[in-house]
Amino acid sequence: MSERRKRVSLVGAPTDIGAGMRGASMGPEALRVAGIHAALAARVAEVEDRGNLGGPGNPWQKPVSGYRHLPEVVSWNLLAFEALHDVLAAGRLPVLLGGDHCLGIGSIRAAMRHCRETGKHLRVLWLDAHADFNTPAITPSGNLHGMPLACLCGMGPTELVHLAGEPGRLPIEALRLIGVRSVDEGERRLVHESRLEVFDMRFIDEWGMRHTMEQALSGIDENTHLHVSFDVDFLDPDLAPGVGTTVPGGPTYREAQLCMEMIADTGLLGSLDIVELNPALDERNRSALVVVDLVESLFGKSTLMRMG
Ligand code: 6HN
Ligand code: MN
Ligand code: MN
Ligand code: MN
Repeated sequence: MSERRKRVSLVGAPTDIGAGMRGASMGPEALRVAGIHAALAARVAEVEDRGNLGGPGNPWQKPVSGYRHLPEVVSWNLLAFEALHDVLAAGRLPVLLGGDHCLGIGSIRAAMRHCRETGKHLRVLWLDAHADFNTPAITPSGNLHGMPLACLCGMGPTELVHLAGEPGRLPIEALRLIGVRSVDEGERRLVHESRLEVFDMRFIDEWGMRHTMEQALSGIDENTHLHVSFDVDFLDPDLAPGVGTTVPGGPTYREAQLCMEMIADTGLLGSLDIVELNPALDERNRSALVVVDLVESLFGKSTLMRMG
């Protein structure tokens, strides 16, 4: 569907329940203040803001059996799953305003359910400095924002692996990780064994963003639902300092723009997460403003009219 005909719903999830630092709970408001609603309204047929989900507070506890805040993470993900699936079922495109990246579990579960109901094929583009593929046995932190992909692929606590009693797992083949430059020791082994398709920064340095995106998008067709999970720490910290887990050596402004533009060119974007923005660590909301700028490109803004 051309971007011009898309109808978008913003859903805020103000929580930092899965993170190792407080502050991502302020992400939804920072994105609103940076003008996400108006920026999208200029690109698509219609935008509505469904407001914020209201989940449990952050008790700031130590890990229990390898996980920090597991019951609260489950609650937030159930809320996200329901709200985002409702948006998809209404024929609209959900934009999750996070919140930390543990929310990817509920969000992608909603996309999986929608694809099951509509016969679409899901492709997930995970834009992140990290692999987010830890399990309780190997996590160095116990923070669930480092584990969403492993949970979605069947490795994790049952409440998250089968969130809301949903069947099946996310097949590894549906996933493409882009921009990765920080992987923990045990995680590295699991990524390798699972044959996860990772376009790390070395790949992007050597082959360029254009070739990277051609590879990451290969095999899609008009029946594909593209889910983009955009962790703001994907970006180089010079560009976006407002995240809890900065890693140097990320994509530049232009590389990130090209990544978004090439996704927009497919016309297949079906759902989006914007996560890990931490306004407590930002400078005059500049990371949020860069994100809004990139989201405009993701929804088809380009310098010139594109031909052919
Ligand atoms: N994120 N790999 C580290 C951990 O604690 O598991 C960091 C994870 C960061 C997760 O940025 O979404
Ligand atoms: Mn349904
Ligand atoms: Mn992440
Ligand atoms: Mn990350």
